[in-house]
This record gives sequence, structure tokens and C-alpha cells, in this order.
Amino acid sequence: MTTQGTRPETQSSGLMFPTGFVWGAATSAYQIEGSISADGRGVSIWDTFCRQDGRIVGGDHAEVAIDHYNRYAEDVRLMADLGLTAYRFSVSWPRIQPLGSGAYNTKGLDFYKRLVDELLSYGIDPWLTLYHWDLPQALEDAGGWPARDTSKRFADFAAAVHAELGDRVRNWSTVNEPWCAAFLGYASGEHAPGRREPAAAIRAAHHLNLAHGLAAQAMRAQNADSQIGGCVNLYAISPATDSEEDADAARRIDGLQNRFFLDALLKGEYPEDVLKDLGAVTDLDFIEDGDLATIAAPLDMLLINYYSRFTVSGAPGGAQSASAAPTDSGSPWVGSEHVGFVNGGRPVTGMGWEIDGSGLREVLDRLVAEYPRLPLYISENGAAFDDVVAEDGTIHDPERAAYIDTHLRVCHDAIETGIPLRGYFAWSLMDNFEWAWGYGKRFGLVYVDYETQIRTMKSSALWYADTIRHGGLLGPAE
Ligand code: IFM
Repeated sequence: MTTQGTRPETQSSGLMFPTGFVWGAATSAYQIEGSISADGRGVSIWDTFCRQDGRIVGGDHAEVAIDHYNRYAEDVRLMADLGLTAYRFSVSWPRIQPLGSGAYNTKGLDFYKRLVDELLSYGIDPWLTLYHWDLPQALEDAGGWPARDTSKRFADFAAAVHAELGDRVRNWSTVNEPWCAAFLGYASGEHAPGRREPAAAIRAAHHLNLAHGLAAQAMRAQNADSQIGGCVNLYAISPATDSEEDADAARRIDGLQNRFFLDALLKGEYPEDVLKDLGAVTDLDFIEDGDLATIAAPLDMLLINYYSRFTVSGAPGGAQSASAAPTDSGSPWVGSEHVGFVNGGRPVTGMGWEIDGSGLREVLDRLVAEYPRLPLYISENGAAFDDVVAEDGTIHDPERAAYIDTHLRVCHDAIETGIPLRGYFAWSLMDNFEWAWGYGKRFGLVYVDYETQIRTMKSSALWYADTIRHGGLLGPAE
């Protein structure tokens, strides 16, 4: 590991965060661990998907990824150098339960025990996500998320992991970004398992919600002290014009992206208008009596992944592609495939995603106004940019620091006005495998040389470390 870099000139803006504010960074198992065949790990849907032609840009795969499985201790030291107070990571289901049902793999569980113990030895609070998209292939072979049984298998898995790690991990979240797992996995096919079956995607979305609720209940029954949350990716949505078509497009995309998950988790209901839109694609008889009460199991917190705003158009012919997928994919917007995604005229990140801190404020305001009050955490926020390694080995990425600074300012303002926002996790701690985009998109605060696996803090990491040390905003890195 090297921590060289350009330490930015900083000046306090006086925007201090409350004592106890959680300063974190996040990763996920499949994106960083590698070692996909080590120590009895089973096969995941992403292993299978990566082996299929044309699925991942450049034919990239995650067999080695950034070798975190072997380098976790070095990575935890990096976190300590950054001054993180918390680290959000996910566990790999097939590493712990190779077939997704039946026997557990002690060696897999032991890896996470070692990781957690290492974190705790530095005073870094582990935040564990149970599912960040790496479903055991055996469960996909049995039907995947469109099959109701997968929700039950997940609850069993959650209970087993919680029983083993609940003594040392306090903060738990269930399913990361169920929208992606359902609609990118089963409708557009951009993500594993790569199915393009819109009706199955709706079933998957419901069963991911059910899996969340069943898992939350199972963990709660084991230990009332655990803090349990759901994790949703929310967007601010604007109509492109004030036309009726665009208003309807905004309602539809907001319904599929935000309300289908928020209303289920926090109110125990699906939005009527969304059910009506989806009812045109399939009957909804897989939603059984009592499911929504299960899904709305009481939570201790809500984890929000926020990146951008969508500006949408419903005008015939006014639509641009509904997907910025890098590979040949369909539309994830089941029942609303006609909606177009329009350039809102804001600066964009290396993913082409518009940078809009005001969208985060809209999301937070909405949560407080329309849903039961819960402690909120920004569990992912960050940006990919085309990093350049200078001759002296440093990586100067002020645009990434500026992105985070913009969103942290919004967080600060939100807290000042009474929104119960308690923490922030930058995505991502380190460069890693960005799903269908492979390794071409770097989100890390820490640069990873994929040939040598050497980690180097970018200038944004040094800026974030200064911010954490200061307990507030110093101004973006130059
Ligand atoms: O890398 C992903 C992560 O796995 C889930 N949220 C969005 C990130 C950036 O695309």
C-alpha cells in the first residue's frame, strides 16, 4: 500500500457535522473479493454471467477483482489511515452457503469473522449488507428471484449469518438496491442472470422485498439490539416539460424506481398507480395475503444510495434510450418502456450521470414528508471519473472530491433543518469491478493498479480523510 498523493490546500468552511456522525465508505463482496473458487465458495450468478460472451465490457471478470479476500488486512489499514468510523461491506452468499440452501461453509464465514475482527481492532464499525447481487447459481437454476422460495432461502441465510456475526456486528442491511437486482437482472438483462423477462422481473422485485422483510424478522427475533435497515437506490425525478405526457412519465419512473420499494418497506403497501401500470404486463397473483405486512417489518434505519436525477419524457418520439447500459440490453422500465431519459443539462460524471446535489435534498425531504420518520444514512454516493496516474505516481481527482463535497453540503444543510440524517458512506473505498462496465469505471477514493494490486490514495481520499478528521467540510480539493 502507498498513501502518497497530493494533499489539498484546505480551509474550513465552518460546516461541522454533529458528534457521532458516521463517516464511512462502502464496497461489495463481488466487486472486490476475487478468489471465487477459494475455500469452498460456491458459484454465483455473476461468475456464470461473466463467462458469457458480450456481457461485460472487454470480457472483464471478477475472478481476482482487487484481491480483497487475501488483502483485507491491508485494506482495513487503509480505512484506518482514512479515519473512517464505519465500513459498509457485503457478504458473499455462495462463499458462506455454496448452494444457497443446506450446508454452510465454515471457511467462508471465518473470512468475514476475520474481516470484522480486524475492523473492530481499529475501532471501525462494521456495517454488513447481506445481499449485494451475488445469488448462488443453484438458486437461479431453481428459478432465481422470480421464484418465491428464494425469499425463504434468503431469510434462512440471513438468520445463519446473523447468528454467527450478530455478536460483533451491530448494523445490518438486507438487500442492496432491490431495483437493480430485479429490473437489471431480469428485465433489461444488463446484470446477472441476464434474463429479459419483464413479467419475471416484477415477481423478482416482489420477492426481493419479501426476502428483505423475512430476513429482518428473522434477525430481529434473534437479537433485539441489532440495528436493521433496508437499502434502496433513490433518484430525484423531473418531467422534461410541463406536458401531461412528461408528468405521466415522471410518475411512472418514480413509481418503479422509488415508490414500489419505499411504499412496500415503509408503509406496507404497493402504490395503486404502479400496480395498475404493472397489471398490464402480468397478473399480480404472486403477491400473497400477508406479504406486505411481512415486507413492512419495523426497521431501525433506512439506507439510501443516491447518485443522480432522471429527467424523463413521455412524448412519442421524444425518447432517448431508457438505458445507458454498456452492453446489449433491453429496457429495465417494465410497462413504461416508452419513457425517454433526457439530458437535463447538468455536468456529468464518467458514467454520464448528471451531478445534482439538489436531487439528494429532494429525496430526503420526500422521505421525511411522506414516510414514517426513521434515522437515515447515505449508504452510497460517489462518482466514477477517468483517473490519470501522474509521473510521480499520484492521482489528482478534484472532481471526485467536489462531487462528494457537493453532496455532503446537502447532508449538512439537511441535518441543520432537522432531517434525521446520521451518516454518509462514500462509494467506493477502492476502485473495483463495476459490473457490466468491468474495470473501466473507477469509483474509488483509493486507486487500484489492477496489474500489481497496489493501492494508492487519490487526492480525493486525502481530502476525505481531512474532512473526517476535521468533522466537517473544508472545501473541495483543488
Ligand atoms: O458499483 C455500484 C454498486 O454496486 C451499487 N450502487 C451503484 C454503484 C455504482 O454503479
